[in-house]
Order: sequence, then C-alpha cells, then structure tokens
Amino acid sequence: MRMTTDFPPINAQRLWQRVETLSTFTLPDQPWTRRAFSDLFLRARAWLREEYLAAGLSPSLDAGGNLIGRRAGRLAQAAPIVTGSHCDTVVGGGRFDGIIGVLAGIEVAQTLQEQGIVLAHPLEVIDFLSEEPSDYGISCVGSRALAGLLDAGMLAARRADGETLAQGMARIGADPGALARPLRKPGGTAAFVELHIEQGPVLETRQVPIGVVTNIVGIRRTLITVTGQPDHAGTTPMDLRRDALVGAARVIEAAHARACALSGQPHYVVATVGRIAMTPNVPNAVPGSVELMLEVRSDSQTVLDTFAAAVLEAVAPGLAALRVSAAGEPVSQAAPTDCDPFVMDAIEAAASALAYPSLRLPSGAGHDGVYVSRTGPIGMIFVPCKGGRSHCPEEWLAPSQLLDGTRVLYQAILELDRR
Ligand code: HGY
Ligand code: MN
Ligand code: MN
Ligand code: MN
Repeated sequence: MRMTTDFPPINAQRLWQRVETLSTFTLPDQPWTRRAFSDLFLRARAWLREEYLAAGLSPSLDAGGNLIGRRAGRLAQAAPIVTGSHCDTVVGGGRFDGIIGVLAGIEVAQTLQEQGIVLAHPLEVIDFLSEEPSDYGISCVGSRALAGLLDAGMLAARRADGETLAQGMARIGADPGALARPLRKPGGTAAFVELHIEQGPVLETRQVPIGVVTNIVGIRRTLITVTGQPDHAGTTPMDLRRDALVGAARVIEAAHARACALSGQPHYVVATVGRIAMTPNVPNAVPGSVELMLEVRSDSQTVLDTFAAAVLEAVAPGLAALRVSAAGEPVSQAAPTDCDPFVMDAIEAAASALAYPSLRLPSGAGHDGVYVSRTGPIGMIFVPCKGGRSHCPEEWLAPSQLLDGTRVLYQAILELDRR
C-alpha cells in the first residue's frame, strides 16, 4: 500500500509511447533486434536525437560513438550528473534491456524542463555505443572509450565481413583515432545512475518494485578452439577419428560442471558457451575444428582469471584420448565493479521519499557502469521484469513498473544534485 501521492510529474504515456516507437526500429523477421552499427541502429539514433531535442537536451556524438544529450546546470563548471544506458540489442533481444534507461533519462530531462527546474549540475543522458557484445566481439564499446579502455587490439577486432571495429566506429561518425586517452577523466562525472531491468528473478519473486544494485559482476570471454581432423563420416573407423566436436562437448560439460561447483561457494559464478562454430559443419564429415566462446561471470577476480585454464586442464586427458587439442585465447574482460555508497544511498533515499520498498542486490548482468565508474561514482536502479527473462523476445515489464523506476530515477537525480 503506498503512503504518498506526491510523485514527480513523470508523463507515463509519453514515456511508454517512446518505448513503443523505439521498438519499431527492429528487424521484421527477428523481433526486437537492433544491432549496434547497423543501419537500423543509425535510424533509431536519428530518432533519439529528435527526442533529445524535444526534451531540452542538446545532442552530440563523442569520439567513442556515444550519443550524449546535455542540459546545462546552474554551476557551469560542475561535473555532470549522468544517466542513460544503451539502445542496441542482442540478436532476438528484448524491447527493454538498455532501452528503458535511455528513454527514462529523456523523460526525466523533459519533466525537469516542464517543471522549470534547473539543477546545480549539468545533466547528461547518454546512449552508450554497443553495450551488447558487438559483431566485432567487443561489448561496452562507447563506455570503454569514455574511460580510455578501448585499446588498439580491440579497435582492430574484425567482424565476419572483415570490417574492423575502428572502421565501424568511423562509419557511424565516431573518431577512433582520438581514443588513445580517456574521453572523460576521473572526476569528470559527478555521479552516474542508470535505470535497467533486473534481467533476473529476484525483485519479481520478492515482490519488491525497486532494486538498488550493490555491484556488477566481472565478465571474461575466452575463444576456445578445439582442433581435430576433418574426415569422411562413413569410412573413418571410430578408433581412428579425431572428432573436434566430441572434444568441444567435453569442454562445454567441464565448464558447466565447474561453474555449478563454484557457484555460491561463496562467490557468484556462472559460465556459458553461447556461441559455437564448427568446420566443415556438414552431415557427412567428421568435425575438424570447433570455435566456442566461453563466458564466465563472477564477483571474484580470481575466479575470472583462472576459470578457462582450469577447464582446459581438466579436459586435457580426455582430449588426448580423442587425439584432439584445445587452446584458449582471451577475447574480452570486464572487472567486477562495486557501486558507490554515495549513489546507492541517494537511490534508497529517493525510493523511500516516494514510499517505494527497495532491496539491495548484485547485478549478474554486465553494464556500462563498469567503465563509467572510472570517471566517477556509479549506481543502478533495477526494476523487475516478467519471469526474470531477458535477452529474448519474451522480455517484458509493465508500464507501471517502468513508471516506478523512472520516478525513483528522477528523485535520485534531485538527491544527487543536492549533495
Ligand atoms: O550481457 C550482459 O550482461 C548485458 O545484458 N549486456
Ligand atoms: Mn543485455
Ligand atoms: Mn543492458
Ligand atoms: Mn555535487
């Protein structure tokens, strides 16, 4: 039962209409798919620019490809309070992951404008470039650039058609040549607060409308190549085969078993093989080689550092018996990141000022805040999503849940501005 009705005058209809409109920028045959760097993504960004302007935000694209909407504050020299998220999606992704953070930020800015409120700090709403793992294999492209952590190796990463990340960034108007140093120095952000769906089941199960994120897991992705020998499927006896896919199955099984054994003892540990490719990949040939992407997430840096090597060590005898080999190549990494008590307290104060129950919880999903944290204190507000599902077409949250989160975001920004 709510004890207060003096909510911030967020325009729920306008906010939900923007969610509906942004979700129309999707592939016709693959629901809610808007891959970063695609034409669809660029059309969505052109629309976002118009929405920034309607909300009194002046839009600009920084060298890292981040679309920034800025609103002046009373203290012109103060570092900005930043909110936002990402409008790119995974393949077959959701309508809300990332999207609600950008659109709620726009709504907060427009409401402040309509209320005639000028904050002490400048306010920025940022759509970060490619938070999701891009087709070049790198995630959080824009926020890494903001922190000066998009290195030459990443910029040289290629996607299937051979284009490098640097070429892709230049194609969308970013300036990859200007990324050798951080786009924003430590202290360049007064506070960053992002609204996001939980992408897990805790808030819905506990029936709590607002989550206050305590920390964001670290993520380590390793490309594991299993090498055997392609042979005729009909004439090669079982004891002479070097079947790379059977070897890959052992690796996948070992990764799963290790993550189950480590999970909750005491750290948060999950491991996934979400991408696999094999050659020659035809029904009548013994698989000669398999590439699989092993992703492990944890709040423990030691688990992240040792997991892939431990899996390869565990499967080595079995692979030798199969006469196949396996090797791992690090692809990307993000360190475990704590949210800042200063921001967490402001979010909790905002939630209680609006009589919303809140709950502190970790994030098993990665977020741009991991990199923005290099420029200033960060925090995240979670809202429940249906069944805790995300990164799938079934991803859903109710307009009322989005409204709850946006109200708390608005109040938290006022709280942070006062501090
Ligand atoms: O993969 C993640 O954790 C985030 O949703 N991009
Ligand atoms: Mn995501
Ligand atoms: Mn996200
Ligand atoms: Mn301040």
